[in-house]
Amino acid sequence: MTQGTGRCRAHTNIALIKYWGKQDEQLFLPMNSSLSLTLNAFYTDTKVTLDQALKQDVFLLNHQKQSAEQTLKISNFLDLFRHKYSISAKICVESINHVPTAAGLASSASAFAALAGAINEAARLNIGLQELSTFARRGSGSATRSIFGGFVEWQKGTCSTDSFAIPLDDAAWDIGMLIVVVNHREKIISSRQGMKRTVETSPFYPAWVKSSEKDLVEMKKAIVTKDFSKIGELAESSALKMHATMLSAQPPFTYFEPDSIRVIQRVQELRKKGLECYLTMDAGPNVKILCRLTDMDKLKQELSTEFSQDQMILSGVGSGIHSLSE
Ligand code: 2P0
Repeated sequence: MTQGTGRCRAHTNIALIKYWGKQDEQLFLPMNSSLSLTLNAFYTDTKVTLDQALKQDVFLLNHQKQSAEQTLKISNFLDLFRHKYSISAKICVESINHVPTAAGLASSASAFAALAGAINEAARLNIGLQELSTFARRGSGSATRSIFGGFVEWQKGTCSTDSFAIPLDDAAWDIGMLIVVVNHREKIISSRQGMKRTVETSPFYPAWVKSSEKDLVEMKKAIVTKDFSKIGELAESSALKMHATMLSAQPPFTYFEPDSIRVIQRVQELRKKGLECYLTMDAGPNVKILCRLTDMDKLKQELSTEFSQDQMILSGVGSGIHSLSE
């Protein structure tokens, strides 16, 4: 294959049972299985063009040509496909991230899922979605789950071919997320470095892995029975347990900022008052609040006494990757 074009959209996802730690850093094999909800508010559109005439790969993000270092990360990812399918052409990648500018949310999940989908189409590889998720995984762990919509499980597996995502439920029910943007500066420690340090030094880490396995089983049951309260309780607990492993690492670190804690306290107070909502946080200070779609406006109103309108982003459930070609 020397010529071809593919266009793909992928949405980001937020883990409800977190992935935190790798057993194999080269292959991106996680220590524990995880489970997420795909969101419709944030996505990446990517066009891939195979072009024999190009001397080297080109990577444009939001219309800007990226540095050699950024392009190398993309080239290394594309090489996985080039090697396996004997593709010799150089590739032009054009990505647009549709993440509200103030969101400060990582886009690697939607980015690598969209890129995997676009090259699959451009080179007419016909890789099935489950296998495609194993490719997305090699770009960024969380990208494994962005191949599918709704509730998605990333099964940790035992090797590169069986560490993949499976769709559990399209979550087309009364469920959504409100994201409170506390800070959108560059994070102090990347999740990649953070998880490595935690695995290597936190005495709590083995307990995290064990407890995640149990939580995953419970979460899958709660999804089958559409038990929103149980889903929320498990999600909040998984996030807080993950963050506890960071405080116990050497040297210790945390993504919490004073405003993150303000949001956490507000969520817990609102719940006591009968507005059912649950929080989760990733490798950054922003807080994502799981709630019923029908409660979202009320939740936003309650939080607007402390947070501005542009600090709050509402999202429903997103779909899996899809082609943008006609
Ligand atoms: C997750 N996070 O399950 C967890 C929870 C952040 C906290 O996956 O090294 O960008 O590329 O596999 O996927 C963010 O880390 O890390 C992440 P790599 P990734 O969503």
